Amino acid sequence: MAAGRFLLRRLRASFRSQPRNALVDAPRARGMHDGGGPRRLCIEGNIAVGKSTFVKLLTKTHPEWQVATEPIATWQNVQAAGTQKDSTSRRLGNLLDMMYQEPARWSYTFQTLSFMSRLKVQLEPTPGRLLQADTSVRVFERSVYSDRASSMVPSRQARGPLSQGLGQLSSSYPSGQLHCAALARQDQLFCSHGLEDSSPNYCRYIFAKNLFENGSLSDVEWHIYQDWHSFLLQEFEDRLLLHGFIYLQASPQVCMERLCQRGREEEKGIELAYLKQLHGQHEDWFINKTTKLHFEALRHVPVLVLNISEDFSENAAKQEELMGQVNTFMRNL
Ligand code: UDP
Ligand code: D5M
Ligand code: MG
Repeated sequence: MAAGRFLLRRLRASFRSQPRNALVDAPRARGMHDGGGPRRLCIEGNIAVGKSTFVKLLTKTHPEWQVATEPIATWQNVQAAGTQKDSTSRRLGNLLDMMYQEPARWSYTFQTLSFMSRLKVQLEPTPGRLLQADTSVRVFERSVYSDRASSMVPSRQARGPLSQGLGQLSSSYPSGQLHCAALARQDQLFCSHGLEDSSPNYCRYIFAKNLFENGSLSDVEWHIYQDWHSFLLQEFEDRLLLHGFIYLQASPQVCMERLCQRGREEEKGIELAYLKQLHGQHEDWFINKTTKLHFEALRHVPVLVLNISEDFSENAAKQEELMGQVNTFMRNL
């Protein structure tokens, strides 16, 4: 048994040390989970669509699955590690709130924290009990891949600034011009990684550019962000691979209602326009499949789309239906 595990570890280590080639690393198409280690599943969706509620339902249905919720508490309470003399940690602030209040000052910092916290969670070693079971599953609430697509925040006027920022952008760049103008700089940045793209859709770059244009990210910050983001994802690509996405879909209006119902203090200034844009990003990624993905392997990851516009939190029949869909999806992974 111990020898078997040792062999498995050696095999994994040798797999990791192979030269990284996206096409070689891209075997994760439907039904091609290699049986080594747990299947890794990620739940994606708009703000307040119901990801955490859904994840709770998954945990109730499959208590044996290991679930990692979004580390939002870490963002709301950034702490300085204790020194040797004084091991207590010091509260430094609520970065989520700081970002929404003063995006120009804190957006870049927020991207570093949110990305690093997701990366750490996704790189955590698989618990031994999951390595042994053929049917083991790890679930993540959002992935390191979602940061870029959703990395747009209100303009610097904050607390109602989002719609302003987006409005400014669309009025200054009607339709096609927006696409071209937004690309001029991005092409240069991405070509340095050999990531040139001829796809017709650059939504995430448009929005990231929005962030950049409205002053939330400076030129230097934006460039540095893309550089380390692409580098780290490439470096850890084989350890970050996912076997499936579950995209939770609902209209921006439903998300807005749920956001208001949840009443998270930091999000009070979020407007419908912002949720609409994020909705568009998700649809382009998972439904229209027009978002340029930087990793070949990601394109082959199966997606289960679940429409959760109808309230499922208290509806046993709907919950059963959803879990049935998940089980079928998992059987085919
Ligand atoms: N919610 C709801 N019905 C649902 C799903 C969620 O009323 O079918 C509520 C949930 O109780 C919470 C809010 O919507 O108050 C946002 O849900 P959650 O925190 O799960 O969303 P997330 O931001 O994690 O996607
Ligand atoms: O989203 C948690 C909250 O965190 C919500 O206000 C969006 C915000 N968030 C998460 N990731 C990012 C990035 N990368 N940029 C900007 N804002 C972000 P919820 O949907 O409630 O789980
Ligand atoms: Mg959540």
